[in-house]
Amino acid sequence: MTVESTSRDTARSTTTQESTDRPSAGRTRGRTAEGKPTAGKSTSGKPGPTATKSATGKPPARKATAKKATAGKTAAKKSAAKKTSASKASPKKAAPRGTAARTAPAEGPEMVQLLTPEGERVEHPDYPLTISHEELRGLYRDMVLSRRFDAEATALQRQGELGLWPSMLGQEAAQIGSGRALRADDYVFPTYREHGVAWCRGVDPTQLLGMFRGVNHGGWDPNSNNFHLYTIVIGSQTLHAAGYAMGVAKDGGDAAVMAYFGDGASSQGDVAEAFTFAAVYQAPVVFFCQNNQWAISEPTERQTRVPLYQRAQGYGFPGLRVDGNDVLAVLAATRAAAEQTRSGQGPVLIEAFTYRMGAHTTSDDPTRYRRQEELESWEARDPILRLRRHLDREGAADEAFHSALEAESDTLARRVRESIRTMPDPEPMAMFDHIYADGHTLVDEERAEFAGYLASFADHEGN
Ligand SMILES: Cc1ncc(C[n+]2csc(CCOP(=O)(O)OP(=O)(O)O)c2C)c(N)n1
Ligand SMILES: [Mg+2]
Repeated sequence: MTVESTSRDTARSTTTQESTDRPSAGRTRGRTAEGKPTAGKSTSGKPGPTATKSATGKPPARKATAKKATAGKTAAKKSAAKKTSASKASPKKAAPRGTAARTAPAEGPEMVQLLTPEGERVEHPDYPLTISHEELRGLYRDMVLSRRFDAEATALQRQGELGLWPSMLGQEAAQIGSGRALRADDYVFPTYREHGVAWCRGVDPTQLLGMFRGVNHGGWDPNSNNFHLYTIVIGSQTLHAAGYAMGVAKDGGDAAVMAYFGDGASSQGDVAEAFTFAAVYQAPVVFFCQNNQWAISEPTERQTRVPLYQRAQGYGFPGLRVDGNDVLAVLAATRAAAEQTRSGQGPVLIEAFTYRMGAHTTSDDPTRYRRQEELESWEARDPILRLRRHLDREGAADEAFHSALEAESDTLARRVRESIRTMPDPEPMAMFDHIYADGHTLVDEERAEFAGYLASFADHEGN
């Protein structure tokens, strides 16, 4: 998680895009967002229509798995029928080989949903949620402010103030819903894109910028807010989370641990190992996968042949898919999962089905590998717009609220800009600090060599 690793990441992402394996502009594929799930029509009688719970913690028998995967539930059939007519309405896009697998997630079982894209409240038998107007406004405020912060950071990168920025645009509901479901004593292990979760944990947004400006290796004290440092090595934080959760259990604590990761990370060996250890030790960890449909230029269909939440079944713990653009569904599902894991029932996997509306990072150009239509179909499911529609329907927020929020948003943006422009550069020698608690001869050698190099400049202090 060093400045070097940030720039390596940039270089690598560029390389990925230039690889011959990736689709060229002429071979881009289009996929539309899933059709509206019919929440509340569960016939499964299980904790959730998409859940693969195992009360015993043991993997279900093979037969049951196959049955579940092919079960022609009424709701699933209805939603499949709806999708068929929707796909007839829009002309079919040219797609590279393996089209069937690539469209699989759209034809999977329904997701947990409490708010339709039109902002209409629907009930789900397994995820009841009572929420006040004040709480709804709070969630909306969190989403609006974190989006504004994210937009500001993107602009600052373009102005040369940051080396790189990974935008969370489109993932606000997944992040705020899950972040607000947690208790202060829970512990979060994020990737590099969890700016909304950081906001919920109380990490000052300006502290997220230092690493991307190249002035520090992290920027905050993880233990102040129980929010670990950003991790760029894909998937490795799931192992840290599983280990930490095993420690929580051994200490007799009742906190939940949250491991955030992406659809691409789900292919990493680290994630498989984290699942195994967490399952076997019944560790209190919620694996929260934000399936934003892309891993740089690779679509989710290249990571898996089954919906990602179903992976949990093979490890012997429950998995469920939630509409990741529905902040209420994410809140309810994460609360339930955290409560379950706190009570000693072992890990839970949540797949938040969402979309990365921006570029992978500011070094990426998504128009080279995905269609405008795909983006537009997800824009119609914008998580902030969805909650705004709900607030309007409910009469839960008046004009005064919205204008105060706009003013607050502008103030935040100003503060972010000022903080970056006044952020001090570190002492060059500081990069050798905090590497090993007890020092290391190799680091000592490198420190001495670099000190000599700096001293060779005529204008260096001391010369
Ligand atoms: C171990 C490792 N391999 C490769 C990379 C380069 N890399 C950076 S982000 C990324 C894609 C991650 O996709 P996903 O897990 O879906 O998360 P998202 O970026 O979509 O949030 C890759 C391959 C890396 N940082 N670490
Ligand atoms: Mg992804």
